[in-house]
Amino acid sequence: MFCIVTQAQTTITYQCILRSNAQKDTMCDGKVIPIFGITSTLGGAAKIPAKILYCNEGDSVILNTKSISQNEHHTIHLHGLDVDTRNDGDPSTSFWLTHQQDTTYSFRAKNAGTYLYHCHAADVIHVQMGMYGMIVVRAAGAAKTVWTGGPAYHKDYKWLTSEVDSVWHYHPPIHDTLMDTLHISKYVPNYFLINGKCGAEINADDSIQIKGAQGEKILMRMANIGYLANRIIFPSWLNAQILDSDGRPLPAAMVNDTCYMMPGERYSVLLQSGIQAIGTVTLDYIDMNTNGTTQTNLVNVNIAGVYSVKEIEKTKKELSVYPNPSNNQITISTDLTAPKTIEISNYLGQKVIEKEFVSTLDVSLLPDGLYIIKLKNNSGEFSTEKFIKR
Ligand SMILES: [Cu+2]
Repeated sequence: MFCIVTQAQTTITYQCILRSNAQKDTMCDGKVIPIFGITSTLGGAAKIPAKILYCNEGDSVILNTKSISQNEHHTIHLHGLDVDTRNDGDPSTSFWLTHQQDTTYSFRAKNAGTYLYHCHAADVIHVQMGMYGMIVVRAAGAAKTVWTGGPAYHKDYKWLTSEVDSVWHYHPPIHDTLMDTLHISKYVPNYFLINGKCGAEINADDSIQIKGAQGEKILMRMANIGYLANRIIFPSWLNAQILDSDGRPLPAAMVNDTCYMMPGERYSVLLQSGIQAIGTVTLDYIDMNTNGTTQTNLVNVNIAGVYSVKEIEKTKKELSVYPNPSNNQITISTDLTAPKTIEISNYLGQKVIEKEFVSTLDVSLLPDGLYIIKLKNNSGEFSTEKFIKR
């Protein structure tokens, strides 16, 4: 004897309007740049990025899609999701939408995780112009677990990183649709975004800066749709664990303060602090040709627990290194009580020096570059600072 269990299937429908005429976005310095974009209504104004699309594992998702772009063709590519060729949005193997054309794209959300959607027509330009957003597939039934049956979390943050080269926006690269070729100037981004925000906007945005309580499990859903690599360095007291990559659980959680995220990649990182503390997450935007850091955004973290902000201020330990840059000997000054060990890591996160604390240290043998120095004591407190060997 057997029985068949049928599960009620949920279908979620989103409206996606593909835009490229007369759309503008205001950058953090007040400059207004021309953009393309994806809006949820015909009359809505596009912004970078497009809005997050949410669904639960097991849901069917339909994107009712219409182009109202007069001069540009568009598609929607469902980045990382398992779709057939018809729904893949690659114009060379399926189709693109011309002005006033509409279609539906659909997918079944088989695996919880973080995904992307973006236009795939002349995508180097159209993504740069803002035609992208994040897709969040929650665990089945919207359970607060990283995947169905996976590790639990209390709250989550979504960070979508990218950049803007405003020259490309004022003078868009020429797309020859007949030959499907592009004539592009060198990419020199001048805005470095998290969720479309830059500069002082980042730490004024409660969807970006991390606020929590001691013991609270905070899930970071992170995706990079820029053309630079990202290096995200969490304070060690957040005990960062990388749990999934590109919408699939890792075989085992990686305990690592540093997460590298290449263009198109997505990661879930679980944070949990055992102490009340404030600090910053370092988000570097790295030029993949030179390996140099083009820009760094520092995002505030405040794990407040039951303490008042004033008391937390006192637990933040200062560290300074001088001279900085340095070519032979550095002097370290800190208000960390009884520093015990000193660690120096290079920009790849590899430890190059680990020893008992000393207040002066010879760094003449280190190759030139950016280093992170970290002091720890026996009470679990620490402090970090960057220095340059030159
Ligand atoms: Cu497009």
